[in-house]
Amino acid sequence: MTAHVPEQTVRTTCPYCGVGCGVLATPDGQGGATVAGDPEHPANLGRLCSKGSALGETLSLENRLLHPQVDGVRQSWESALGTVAGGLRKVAEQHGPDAIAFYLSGQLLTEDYYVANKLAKGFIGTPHVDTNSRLCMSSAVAAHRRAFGSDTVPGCYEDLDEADLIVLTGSNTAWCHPILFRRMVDARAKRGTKLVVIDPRRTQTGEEADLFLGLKPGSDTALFSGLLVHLADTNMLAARFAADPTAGFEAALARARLIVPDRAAVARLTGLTDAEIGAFYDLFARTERVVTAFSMGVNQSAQGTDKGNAIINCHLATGRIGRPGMGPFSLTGQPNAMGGREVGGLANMLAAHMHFAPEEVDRVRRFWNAPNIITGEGMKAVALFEAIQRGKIKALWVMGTNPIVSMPRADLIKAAIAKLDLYVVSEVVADSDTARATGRRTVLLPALAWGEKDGTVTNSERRISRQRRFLKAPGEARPDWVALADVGRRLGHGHAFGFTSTAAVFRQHASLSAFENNGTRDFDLGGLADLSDAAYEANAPVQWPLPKRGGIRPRLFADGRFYTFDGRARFVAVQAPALAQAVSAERPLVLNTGRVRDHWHTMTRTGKSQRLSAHRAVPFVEVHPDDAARFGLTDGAIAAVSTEHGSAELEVMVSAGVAPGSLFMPMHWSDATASKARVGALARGVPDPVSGQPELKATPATLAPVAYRARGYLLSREPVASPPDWWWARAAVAGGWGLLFATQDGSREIAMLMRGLFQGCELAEYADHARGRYRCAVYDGSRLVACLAYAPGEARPDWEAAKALFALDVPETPERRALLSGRAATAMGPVVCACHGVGLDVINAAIAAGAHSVEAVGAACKAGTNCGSCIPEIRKLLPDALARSAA
Ligand SMILES: Nc1nc2c(c(=O)[nH]1)N[C@H]1C(S)=C(S)[C@@H](COP(=O)(O)OP(=O)(O)OC[C@H]3O[C@@H](n4cnc5c(=O)[nH]c(N)nc54)[C@H](O)[C@@H]3O)O[C@H]1N2
Ligand SMILES: Nc1nc2c(c(=O)[nH]1)N[C@H]1C(S)=C(S)[C@@H](COP(=O)(O)OP(=O)(O)OC[C@H]3O[C@@H](n4cnc5c(=O)[nH]c(N)nc54)[C@H](O)[C@@H]3O)O[C@H]1N2
Ligand code: SF4
Ligand SMILES: [Mo]
Repeated sequence: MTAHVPEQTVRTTCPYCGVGCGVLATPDGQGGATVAGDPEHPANLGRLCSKGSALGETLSLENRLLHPQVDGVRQSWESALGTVAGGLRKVAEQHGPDAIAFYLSGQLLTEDYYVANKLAKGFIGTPHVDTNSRLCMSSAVAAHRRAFGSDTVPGCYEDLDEADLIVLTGSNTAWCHPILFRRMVDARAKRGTKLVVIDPRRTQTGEEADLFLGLKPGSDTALFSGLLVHLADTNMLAARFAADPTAGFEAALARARLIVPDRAAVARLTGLTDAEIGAFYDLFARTERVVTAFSMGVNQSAQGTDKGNAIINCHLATGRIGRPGMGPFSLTGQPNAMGGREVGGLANMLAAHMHFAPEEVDRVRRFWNAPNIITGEGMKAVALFEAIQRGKIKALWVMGTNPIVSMPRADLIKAAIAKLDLYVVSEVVADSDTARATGRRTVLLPALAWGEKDGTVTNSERRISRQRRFLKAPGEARPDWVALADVGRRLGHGHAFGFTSTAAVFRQHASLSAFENNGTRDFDLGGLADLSDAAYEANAPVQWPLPKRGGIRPRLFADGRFYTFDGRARFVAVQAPALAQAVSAERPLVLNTGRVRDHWHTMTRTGKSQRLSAHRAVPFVEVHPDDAARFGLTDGAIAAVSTEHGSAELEVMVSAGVAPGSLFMPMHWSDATASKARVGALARGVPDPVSGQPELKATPATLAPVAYRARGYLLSREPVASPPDWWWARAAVAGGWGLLFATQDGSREIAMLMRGLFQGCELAEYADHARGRYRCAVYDGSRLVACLAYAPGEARPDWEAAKALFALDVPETPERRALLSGRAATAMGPVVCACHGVGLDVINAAIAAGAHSVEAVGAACKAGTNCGSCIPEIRKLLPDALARSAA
């Protein structure tokens, strides 16, 4: 199948999630591009989700960091890199190299990551190199290593197409890995695959499940221990694994029996009913082809590694691993989470899946010819930032991550950064919270963004794809690896950092993976070690292992051979769930955090897209109706959520999807996009004892209403800064920016403010100061440049109609009238389908008019016909969904 592709179109890979979809990008010659799914990429076969489809809207340069800066002043690269190299040398001389730390990211390309790791661990000689992957999948890595002796994902995406049962645990796949979720739903249509979803929160993924298990937060090890016991008691064990005395099965089973002596104990610990538990265990026991896919609800836990091993135990015990349609499957979050693991970017790895056995250290030392090779693990993210606070780390280089938003206890981290002698941030944007923080000396280095940079990424199924350049480098931005290699040369290591191309870096990385590797290490790219520049440029997506001698294996371990010293897998005796969430009378709720469908992390890119900002425009907290009543809150009100570590003010979304006693807040808003909504400020982040991954899903919290006099919105062509004491959130809208606000100011003050902001323009106003209402539309000639609505708190003005009108540059009389009356000609409701901008009211109208299937809704109003990410939400609105949930 070769689709027609225009000549200037470039094959590349989506920079968002770990699904790693292939993208066809066609530049428009003016700095923009249109994007489409690549029909030839095996991950997506032409599909893209809402985020991938909107990539073209994120390419503008408006908030980009385009020039190096030192202490806020623009400098040449020469001078900025001189400051970095000089600063690093000074810190190393005065305090030793281990006073230097790097904090990297699963969004770097493999080549950037490789050079950073080599520079730090081989040449500067500091072990303190960690990455945001510590917050993401380090527990899965640790679970893999305990069970398999290596960090190996055993299966591939085709297993999802070929499974008869897919268990999704701790994963909102429909929103976070949408294209994989569509493959799962396709498998259900094709072969009747059953979906079980395990999550304390009923997500869109849970809505689609055949069986939804709303377990108590953190109780996963009890559920899977109970499953192991059930499999043993019903003779479902695969003799090969379970009979092997060295593999630890007996001990793991004995522990499981201790944790859950009987089914009643499972019910007590998980909060599930006996019938729910029985249905799940029966389904698992009698279905041979089972994939258990897991992500952050498993990993981001104070017990994440044990949760992973409790799952893997059940797959090993049944021999369901490495064969078509079965296996445990860690869904990786970031586009290059896997690449980071391959280069050794985590503090407990050295390089190329090698750790710190003396022969491994020696091997890497010889390969790199490294004078300062480290010999042991460095500090993991949480400990690393604590060490900055204690003054132990004096220099920090952050690259491709926004820890002031995404790290737990982030207020402390912000304070710690101020103490650094040298703080270096490599960024694509100038206004991330982390780029705006300062140390005693602060260096900002502009990096190339997606579309400008070139290199490779590895997705969840070990498939390496190329990200290719299709836009020219803006300003003075450079690839991250170029900046790193330059610093390496300045520190006197010219021979090791003389790379002349991205391909040359990749070849060295591939060669290291194959160096003295006779099949003893899983990660082997020997087959790519001699790739010519042209072959690298043209390289099609490939899966590792890819040894020189050939033999591609999409799945591993079916032969029962693992990477432990004796070749056997290990069962792990896990700990009982730590259910004491330490909720107290003072903080009686458990705060869960995670993602929404259309935003990516701290929104530095998706925040630019008006389509992606329409689905969820304000930072919110989901509250169960019982808790809302208990804390005196209604839907849409503003609440303060506070934990021991910090607080946030969020809009309340009353939802039966969260369990009583639980809250859910998204992680996306930062100080750049909202007044007080940084998730990191709230999360407690207790690290898992094995992996060091912090708990981000369960922090004791409390809730209180915050009364503001009035609420409103301001739409403007250029972003307008909020007055300091307002509650606000900013979102991209068609034709400009929207500021949603809450304030104690009166309507007269607002009118004054508008006049001040838009001097020289004509203001069409509607004011009823007695009732505290004010609306205005601002015109520059016939051009609409801003519009505002303000009303008492309880009468929060709805902006959907105004947003649609604001998309017009020059409105006619009826629209001008509609802007002031606040009423649209036709109601649309909040956006459900981001691709076509279709609102809830429109979809409901289509359904009322007889569209009774997802397809019929699509035919009537286009909703759900592009990327399909909103299909679960549409399905929920259909009459049979109502019938199903009533049943
Ligand atoms: N739209 C979107 N997609 C993304 C991203 C994004 O920012 N936006 N980020 C990407 C990245 S880096 C990652 S890591 C992935 C994350 O993808 P997911 O892991 O799917 O996302 P989360 O929303 O963080 O958390 C998943 C679920 O875990 C549940 N959970 C909480 N506690 C528990 C528990 O104790 N047990 C169980 N079983 N479940 C629990 C939460 O309720 C939540 O629904 O998404 C990737 N894809
Ligand atoms: N409470 C809570 N906290 C969480 C999570 C959660 O579920 N709950 N999830 C955690 C997880 S799984 C993750 S992965 C993290 C993500 O958290 P972060 O990594 O902090 O989030 P991003 O917004 O993706 O930050 C990436 C930054 O790199 C920049 N960037 C993009 N491309 C490049 C590039 O090529 N080079 C350079 N130098 N910079 C670039 C972007 O502009 C952006 O500022 O958050 C973690 N924190
Ligand atoms: S699923 Fe969506 S975000 Fe993930 S790689 Fe594919 S298009 Fe990008
Ligand atoms: Mo992640």
